Amino acid sequence: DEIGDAAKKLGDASYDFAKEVDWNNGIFLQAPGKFQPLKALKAIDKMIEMGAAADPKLLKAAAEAHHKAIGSISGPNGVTSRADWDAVNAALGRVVASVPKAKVMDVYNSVKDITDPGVPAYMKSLVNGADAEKAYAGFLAFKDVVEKNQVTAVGAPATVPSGDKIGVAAKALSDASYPFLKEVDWLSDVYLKPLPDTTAPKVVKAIDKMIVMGSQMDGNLLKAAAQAHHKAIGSIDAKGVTSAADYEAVNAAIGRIVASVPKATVMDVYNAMAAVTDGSVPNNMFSKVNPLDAVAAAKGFYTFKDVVESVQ
Ligand code: DGD
Ligand code: CLA
Ligand code: PID
Ligand code: PID
Ligand code: PID
Ligand code: PID
Ligand code: PID
Ligand code: PID
Repeated sequence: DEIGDAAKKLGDASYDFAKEVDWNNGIFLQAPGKFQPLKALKAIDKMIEMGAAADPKLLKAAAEAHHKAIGSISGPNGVTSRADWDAVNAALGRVVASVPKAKVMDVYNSVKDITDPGVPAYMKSLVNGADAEKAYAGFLAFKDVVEKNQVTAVGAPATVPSGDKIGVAAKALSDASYPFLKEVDWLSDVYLKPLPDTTAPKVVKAIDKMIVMGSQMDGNLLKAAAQAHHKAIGSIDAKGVTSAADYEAVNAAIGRIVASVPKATVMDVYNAMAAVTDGSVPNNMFSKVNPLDAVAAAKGFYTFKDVVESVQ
């Protein structure tokens, strides 16, 4: 297709740049400017809306392209192969073309809103500046091809199941865990701190398991989960806590996407994340809330998971 061909030209223009970026640099975990969690949540919300509007088949293909690209990472900077670089760009270009332009610009503008104007120039200073400019020129040509192939209207929303076993179980889980949810500090910057005693290459391997799980999920249910998160963001209070009803809908939606993949795929994520998460991390989280409420929430989860497993 045209986007695939354009991605090859983008690769010619941008792979030198890609090789020069230090993808293992911990700086990419930082906020791109002042830490502003509520504004950042707005930007994430725009990404969720864009994801919910995207063609599920193309999202799945993009996830698969990333999984393949992680498999060809080499060298100290963590760069993927030239062929996989092109395949990722092509897949993302197709995802972008599957949503109306305004949804894409809403993401750009809301991310711009939380990005210090000095950030692009600083990024450029870490690589060969001429290669960055060559890459950007390639991007500008690529985006014209994407725009030419872009839809103008959003497709149908997801169909949301109702009255299913997971929906019923989600009510019990939510009742058991909402007191805990309200005690968590959602506006803390602790979630942007590096995990202790691990490295970027190890974390990428764990994220790869999530990408694989995402690529195997039922596309309609994944879209429904994105919609539920968007709605939940719309009902947060000043401390970032969503309403009890929206929380329940999020739990139900997540339970359904988990049930849509094999158990082993879920356990691969759990085991990979456990391997990069020092025990001090959950203990630190636990220390900040009422322990009885956390234990009640955990009990609720362990009951919920049996229902999920029963329909998996
Ligand atoms: C950039 C963009 C990269 C900056 C990276 C910041 C992104 C951080 C993302 C954090 C999100 C949080 C998610 C994580 C959550 C973690 C949870 C625990 O360098 C601009 C200005 C605005 C930049 C900020 C907006 C970037 C938006 C990018 C994508 C958004 C999605 C990313 C989400 C991440 C998550 C993914 C899953 O646009 O951009 C560089 C540009 O900066 C440079 O400016 C451009 C002007 O916009 C353009 O108008 C023009 O002036 C151009 O061109 C210069 O500069 C000129 C000529 O016009 C050209 O013809 C050509 O000759 C050129 O010069 C050659 O140099
Ligand atoms: Mg990605 C984008 C890393 C998995 C879907 N992703 C980005 C970039 C960053 C990144 C490079 C955001 C920061 C930025 O804009 O820099 N993703 C990244 C990693 C992983 C991952 C490390 C781990 C596996 N992503 C992943 C998965 C999905 C996505 C699984 C779902 C399928 N990701 C996704 C989308 C988008 C990203 C939809 C974006 O739109 C965003 C992005 O790239 O926006 C431009 C700048 C970008 C780059 C350095 C890489 C692109 C290089 C282009 C082609 C040329 C360079 C131009 C110029 C020099 C800089 C960009 C200017 C900008 C205004 C366009
Ligand atoms: C400027 C000035 C003009 C010239 C110009 C110009 C530049 C404009 C630009 C630009 C626009 C632009 C847009 C970009 C958009 C990036 C969008 C990224 C979206 C990320 C998402 C993430 C996610 C997911 C995902 C799916 C999940 C939901 C999420 C489901 C159902 C200024 C050059 C025209 C870069 C959507 C993918 C996993 C949240 O206009 O003179 O330069 O860049 O998890 O959904 O699972
Ligand atoms: C524009 C203007 C509007 C019209 C429009 C428009 C277009 C927007 C577009 C577009 C946005 C867009 C985004 C693209 C992003 C591509 C990002 C590619 C990333 C590739 C990576 C590869 C890799 C790896 C990997 C992980 C490793 C690092 C690597 C570590 C730690 C402008 C059409 C709406 C194409 C990250 C995955 C293995 C490098 O808005 O008018 O057209 O395209 O090895 O990580 O090792
Ligand atoms: C300039 C002027 C214009 C011309 C121009 C220009 C240059 C702009 C540039 C540039 C922008 C730019 C951006 C780059 C962005 C790279 C983003 C990489 C993201 C990598 C990640 C990696 C990671 C992980 C991971 C998970 C870990 C955390 C991490 C935990 C809990 C100035 C040329 C346009 C290079 C996210 C995945 C392992 C961080 O605009 O005229 O030149 O470069 O380890 O999670 O550990
Ligand atoms: C233990 C001991 C026994 C008792 C026991 C026990 C506990 C096991 C546990 C547990 C397992 C477990 C699993 C959990 C799994 C979480 C998985 C999260 C996945 C996240 C994903 C994120 C993503 C996306 C997304 C879609 C995108 C891709 C991504 C596309 C196409 C130890 C109790 C049985 C918690 C997939 C969603 C946006 C990456 O066994 O004695 O306690 O928890 O962006 O894909 O867009
Ligand atoms: C298990 C054992 C195997 C069998 C198995 C199994 C099950 C795994 C499961 C499962 C995993 C799982 C995960 C669930 C996760 C639910 C998460 C809910 C999160 C809700 C949030 C709501 C909110 C917001 C929001 C953003 C705001 C904060 C909030 C800010 C900054 C165990 C079956 C495979 C159910 C986060 C979105 C508005 C709070 O593996 O043998 O069954 O379920 O307001 O952000 O303000
Ligand atoms: C213990 C012992 C057992 C019993 C037990 C137990 C407890 C474990 C616990 C606990 C675990 C736990 C985990 C918690 C996790 C919360 C995660 C929240 C994530 C929030 C994020 C928010 C954000 C943003 C956002 C984007 C911004 C960055 C942020 C940028 C660029 C010990 C009870 C089982 C509470 C990610 C979205 C706005 C950070 O196991 O016997 O009690 O709690 O602002 O992006 O700015």
